[in-house]
Amino acid sequence: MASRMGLIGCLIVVVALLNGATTQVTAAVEYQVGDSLGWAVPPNTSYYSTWASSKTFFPGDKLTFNVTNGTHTVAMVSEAEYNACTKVTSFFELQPSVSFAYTLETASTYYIICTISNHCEQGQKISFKVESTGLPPNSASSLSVSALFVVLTTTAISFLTYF
Ligand SMILES: [Cu+2]
Repeated sequence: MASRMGLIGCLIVVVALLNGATTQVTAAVEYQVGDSLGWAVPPNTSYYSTWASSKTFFPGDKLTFNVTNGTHTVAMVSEAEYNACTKVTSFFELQPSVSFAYTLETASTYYIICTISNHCEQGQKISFKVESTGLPPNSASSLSVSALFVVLTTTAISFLTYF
């Protein structure tokens, strides 16, 4: 009986560890857009797309736009407006003392530009996709493994109870 209890104990620990790992990857992440540069006219036009391409965004993640110099805006625009750097009238204005935090709520592609002067044309624009699940694509396998262990644990307990 002691070894049976030991087996169940091991399975429960494994399930707990797997669930712990899963919880870790679903935690919301807070990003400072552009890292130390913040939200500014970047040194090159691909700066923000490069910054975004190294990350995978999920609903619940938070983007903070900080400005260290001058005045800039954060405008959520359509893809066409993003491509044309359209000066939309709805935006949040930023100054060095005012930052803007935005929580990504829905899974879709976001298009954000600065509407001041020709900043957008100079590369102060960012587009990125927010994935539909809270899990990165490769964690589906750990979920399956976790589910498998739950099934095994349940089976083991039923089996031991039966005898
Ligand atoms: Cu700007």
